Amino acid sequence: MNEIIEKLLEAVEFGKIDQKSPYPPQLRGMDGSHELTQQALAAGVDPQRILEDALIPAMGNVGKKFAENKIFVPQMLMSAKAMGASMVQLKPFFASGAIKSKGTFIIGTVKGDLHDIGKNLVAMMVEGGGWTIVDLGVDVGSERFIEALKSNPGAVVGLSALLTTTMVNMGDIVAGIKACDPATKVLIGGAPVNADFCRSIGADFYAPDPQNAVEYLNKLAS
Ligand code: B1M
Repeated sequence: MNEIIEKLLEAVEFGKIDQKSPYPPQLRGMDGSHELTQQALAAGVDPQRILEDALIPAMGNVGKKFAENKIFVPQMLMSAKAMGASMVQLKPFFASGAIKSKGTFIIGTVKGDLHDIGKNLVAMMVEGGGWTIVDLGVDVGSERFIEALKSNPGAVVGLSALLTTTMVNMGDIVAGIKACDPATKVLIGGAPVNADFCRSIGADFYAPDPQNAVEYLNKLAS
């Protein structure tokens, strides 16, 4: 059983989706996360263990390597896809309560902004960290964030912006969220924003990359 978990961790960390996937070259012909998750479940491995001992540490390693510029966006996307091939098989166990989520993270790219590559990466890494994701997509204004918050009380909210013309919309969204529930934590990120801007709009945390977002959320959950 340990061997399957170790292989699954490696498959997700290096982005091996399934046996026929040619990527990464060093794992060519070997089982990917799709088959290894099937094997783990068939062998009776607790789904919570699959998440905690394989997927979360694998995505943690990916996040660290990305933050240290040891890997880049394409490699991170392959790992996220490999994680997705496993998560799709674990979804029923989340629904039944057999796997405990660390919390809910509502994420969206702010009003006026259509850039979603960074936002999607953050969502995938946070999901790989054991959180439930509510992805509102792009061009999201305060009303939709507040609606999502009402449907998911206690959730943490993440805002992404890539344009200097749309980062200013983060202020209105944070104000709307805080007026609705002052205790809601709001995390912001995206190329044009920084910690000073985060403070100036009353958001709670600025994450320069997905790894920092995951670490902040995990601190909130602990
Ligand atoms: Co646009 N674009 N774009 N664009 N685009 C930029 C951002 C720009 C810098 C290019 C340039 O001029 N050099 C520029 C912005 C300039 C500025 O505001 N100062 C720009 C512009 C001007 C525009 C348009 C206005 C162009 C036009 O139409 N005249 C237009 C705007 C459309 C709109 O949004 N309303 C536009 C459109 C587009 C495309 C649709 C063509 C496409 C987006 C496709 C898509 O996202 N699906 C696009 C792209 C691809 C880019 C560039 C080339 C790449 C952005 C990207 O995905 N980076 C970009 C130039 C560049 O960055 N080199 C550019 C990779 C991604 C992984 O990084 O999103 O920064 P990033 O995410 C990082 C971190 O920021 C962080 O984690 C991620 C991983 O490290 N992060 C978070 C992001 N969100 C986070 C949230 C968090 C935490 C961390 O917590 C919640």
